Amino acid sequence: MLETRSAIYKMMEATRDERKINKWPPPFSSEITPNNEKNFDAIVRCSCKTSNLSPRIAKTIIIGDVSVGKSCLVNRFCHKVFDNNYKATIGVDFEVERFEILGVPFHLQIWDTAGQERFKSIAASYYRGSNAIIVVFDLTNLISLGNCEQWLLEASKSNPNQFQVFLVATKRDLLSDRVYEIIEKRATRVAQKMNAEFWAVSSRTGDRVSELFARVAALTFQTTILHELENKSPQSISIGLDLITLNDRTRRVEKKKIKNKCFNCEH
Ligand SMILES: Nc1nc2c(ncn2[C@@H]2O[C@H](COP(=O)(O)OP(=O)(O)OP(=O)(O)O)[C@@H](O)[C@H]2O)c(=O)[nH]1
Ligand SMILES: [Mg+2]
Repeated sequence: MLETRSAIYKMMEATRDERKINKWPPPFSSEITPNNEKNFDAIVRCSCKTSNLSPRIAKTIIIGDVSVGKSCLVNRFCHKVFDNNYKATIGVDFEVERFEILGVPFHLQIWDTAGQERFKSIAASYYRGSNAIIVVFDLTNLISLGNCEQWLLEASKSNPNQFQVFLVATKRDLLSDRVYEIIEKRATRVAQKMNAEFWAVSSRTGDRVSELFARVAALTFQTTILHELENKSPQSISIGLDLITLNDRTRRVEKKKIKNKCFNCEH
C-alpha cells in the first residue's frame, strides 16, 4: 500500500517537473522544422523575467483521419494512460494542461476532434482561434499521410491569424526502424509542403509524447507573448526599465539592442 502511494507521488512529481519549461525544448529533428531557434526569443526571456506576467492561454487543435491515434495521444499526455480498444470521438473532446514557462503560468487548451466524416462539421466549428494545429497520421496507414494537407487546408480557413503547424506520425511502436525510415522520408516532404514541424511518437510506449507537447507549449507561449508585445503599442513597449521602439520595420534592429542588454539577465 505504502509502496503504491509513493509510486503515485513520484509520478505526480515527475508530471509537475515535466510541465516546468525553462529551457527551449528541441524539435524532433532539426532538419524537419521551420523553427530552428536555439533558445526563447531574447525579448520574451527579458519580458518574462522583468515583468510579473499573468497566466497566458493558447489553443491547439488535433486533426486527422479516423483512428490515426489522436485521442490516444491526448490521453497518454494528459492522463498517462493507453487504451488498445478503439472508441471513436464524437464531435470534440477538450483538455487543459497547465505549464509554467520561464516562470509564467501557461494553460494549453487541447481540442481533440473526431476524424469521422459525419462529425466533421461539428469538429470544424472548434478550429477557430487556434495557436497550433497538430495534424496526425498513422505510420501504418499511408492514406492518412496523404490526407494531411487537406486537413490543414480546412483548418487554415478558420484561422486567418498566425499559427504553428505540427505533422505528427503515430504508432511508431508498430514499425521496424528500416520501414520507419522509408516512411519518414515521405513524411518529410509532406511536412515541408505544409511548413510543419515533424514528430514521430508512440502513445502505447509514451515515446516522445511529452517532448512533443513541451514543444507545442513553448512555441505557442512564445508566439502569444510576442504577439501581445507587438500589439501593445504600435510605436513602443516597455520592458523593465527600457522603453523600446517596436514596429515591423525596426523590430529586428531594436531586438538586437535588447538581446545585448538581456544577456546580463540570463538565468
Ligand atoms: N500500437 C499502437 N496503437 C495505437 C497508438 N495510438 C493509437 N493506437 C490505436 O489506434 C486506435 C485508434 O486510436 P484513437 O486514438 O481512438 O484514434 P482517433 O484518431 O482518436 O480516432 P477518431 O476519434 O475516430 O478520429 C486504437 O485502437 C488505439 O489503441 C500507438 O501509438 N500504438
Ligand atoms: Mg478520437
